[in-house]
Amino acid sequence: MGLLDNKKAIIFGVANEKSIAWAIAQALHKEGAELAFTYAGEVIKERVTPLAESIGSKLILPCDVSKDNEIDAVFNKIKEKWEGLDILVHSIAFANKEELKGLYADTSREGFRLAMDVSAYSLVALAKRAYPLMEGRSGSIITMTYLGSERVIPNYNVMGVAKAALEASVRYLASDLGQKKIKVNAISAGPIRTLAAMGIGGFREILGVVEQKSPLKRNVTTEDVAKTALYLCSDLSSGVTGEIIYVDAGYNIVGM
Ligand code: NAD
Ligand code: 0WE
Repeated sequence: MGLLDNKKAIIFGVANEKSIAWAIAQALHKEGAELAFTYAGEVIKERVTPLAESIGSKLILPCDVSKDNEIDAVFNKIKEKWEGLDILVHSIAFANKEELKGLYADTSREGFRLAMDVSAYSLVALAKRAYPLMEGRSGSIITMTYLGSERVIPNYNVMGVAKAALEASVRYLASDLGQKKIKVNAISAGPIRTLAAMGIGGFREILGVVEQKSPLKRNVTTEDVAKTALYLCSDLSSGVTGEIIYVDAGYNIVGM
């Protein structure tokens, strides 16, 4: 008996074994969910395929979320193979590297557009195709965010603004989809060394500050995040929607 027996879940955003999405996938699988995965590009396909197969997943589909035709193809395939869908995990963000340093005041129009499209609009694009498949099934949609949406974190820049849009989207989507019994929530994770953190100037310092200042006096792991994801995807969170839940060792509450 698992918390997610007979549930069908699609996971967007596994790049490798360090990805937050991979820890979430494993937690959902352990509780009995059947999983589908998507990947953006051939390099990531080579990484995701063995991971997905290791937990018995047969649906591994290409999807660059900036392309509507690729998103359509994913949901057509899900409808064909599964008929319905219970859980959608969105764990995707991207901004051009040059935008994640220097002044936010120097953000380019194209850099802003790209970060917003891939990191914020993509949740709407996915939710819009997912909700018809979640009809009558108490669905759950989750996404990943970061404190840089509400506080100024040096160099997070346009990603912070995109995460603010993502979090507002969670509330509007939760309001729209509540009548269909679909929950929409976000997890605001503390900093974690993943591919998306590679080559970010000062990342080590950010980890150090959290270890020193957070109530729990440590950094969080992808497993910490996955446990909250499991709660949000299961019936344990039946009364929770439109929320941003912090999995950050309490760092966000600290003033000094
Ligand atoms: P990751 O690099 O493992 O995952 C990011 C994923 O985004 C990758 O799988 C990548 O392929 C995907 N992606 C990028 N552009 C895409 C596109 N156009 N189409 C489809 N997929 C695309 O890193 P992660 O840390 O696991 O990041 C997952 C999520 O967690 C992101 O939303 C990130 O902002 C968020 N987050 C990360 C941290 C952290 O410190 N690592 C903290 C809080 C929130
Ligand atoms: O959301 C993120 C990272 C998102 C991200 C990372 C990259 C690196 C490689 C988006 N786009 C790109 N583009 C690339 O080319 N995090 C929460 C992790 C993160 O990123 C930071 C952070 C933290 C924390 C960037 C600057 C400052 C802090």
